[in-house]
Amino acid sequence: MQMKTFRAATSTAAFEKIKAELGAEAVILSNKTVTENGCKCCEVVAAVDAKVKPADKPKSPTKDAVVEDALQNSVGWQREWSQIKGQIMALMKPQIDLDTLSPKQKLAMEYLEREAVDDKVMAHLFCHLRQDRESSIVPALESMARSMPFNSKNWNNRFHAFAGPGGAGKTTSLVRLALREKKANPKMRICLATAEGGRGKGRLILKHYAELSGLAFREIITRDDFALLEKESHQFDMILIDLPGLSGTTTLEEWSALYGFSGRKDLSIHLVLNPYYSEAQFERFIEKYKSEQLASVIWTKLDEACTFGSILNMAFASGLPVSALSYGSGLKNSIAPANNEMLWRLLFMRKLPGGNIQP
Ligand SMILES: Nc1nc2c(ncn2[C@@H]2O[C@H](COP(=O)(O)OP(=O)(O)OP(=O)(O)O)[C@@H](O)[C@H]2O)c(=O)[nH]1
Ligand SMILES: [Mg+2]
Repeated sequence: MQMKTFRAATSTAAFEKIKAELGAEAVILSNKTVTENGCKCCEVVAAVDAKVKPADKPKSPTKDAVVEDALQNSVGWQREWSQIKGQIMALMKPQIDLDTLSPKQKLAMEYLEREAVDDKVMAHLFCHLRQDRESSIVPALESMARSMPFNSKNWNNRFHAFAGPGGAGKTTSLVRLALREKKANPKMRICLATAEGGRGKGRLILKHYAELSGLAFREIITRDDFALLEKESHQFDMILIDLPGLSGTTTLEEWSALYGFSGRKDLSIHLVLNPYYSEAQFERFIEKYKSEQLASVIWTKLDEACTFGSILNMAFASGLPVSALSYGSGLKNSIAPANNEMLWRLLFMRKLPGGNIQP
């Protein structure tokens, strides 16, 4: 048996190193938070049976083996299923004859098409409208996209984690929502926690604003730190946790299990997204970030987008409500807890919650 000690900024980073060096068969013997050069980091001791060490395996597979591998693995199946879905939609499309709708309904549908609302949503709306030429599109949209404004009254779970792709605006929206909440309820005991690792930029931002605004600050390097935070959680009314952007194939469910988040009933995870990712990326995010605790979507960088159909597409695909809308990089007046009216204004008028209209 070969044993090795790994150090990294977070448990996630340490496990990635282990997988790369010792392979997926490696067994974790210990996992703890330690201090290195004054910075907290994660130390993991892992072991692997010398017989299955990846170094013993052939290093460069042949081209045929690579192709064979790609055809065998599940990505191939996923792609095939997504192709089948595409073909079903292509067959359905000619059936979606907008001329069978009333002129007002047709206009609304044409508008949504221009906003890059996808075929699945358009088909759903069409089926709804075709039943009654008098019906407005709003009830159909409302049954599809909900909002649940981010504030302590609506969201009374103690723990809130902000997840999403790298650079989506997780740290910024977390800080801005915490400051909003503190301003509305000065007595509220809020804790900002970072799971980003000792050297991350987001960590410094959270620490800075926590100190400036009288909020508590905690770091989560391993599951021990989260267990500690759970123990002292009765001291806080709201704990906002900044998660790192998950790299490679790591999923939110894997990450949550690693840190002891899984199954917690008092934890809501909010997915932070920008409206201008591609359709394929959105599909991937739905897979990567699926979790029982996923509770809402926060849309950021609305001021950099030119269409907002993805908000409807995501609501339809995920069933999640929208909890906040961010529309500027500054700290002030740049995030708003979402409501339905804001969503319809964005979608039909390209009007941001701050009042500006996107070209
Ligand atoms: N224009 C604009 N910029 C934004 C908005 N929200 C965040 N940003 C900017 O986007 C950049 C990334 O934001 P972060 O909050 O650091 O994103 P993150 O998801 O925490 O990034 P990582 O932790 O690196 O994964 C920063 O420069 C923010 O100022 C927004 O609504 N509009
Ligand atoms: Mg961040």
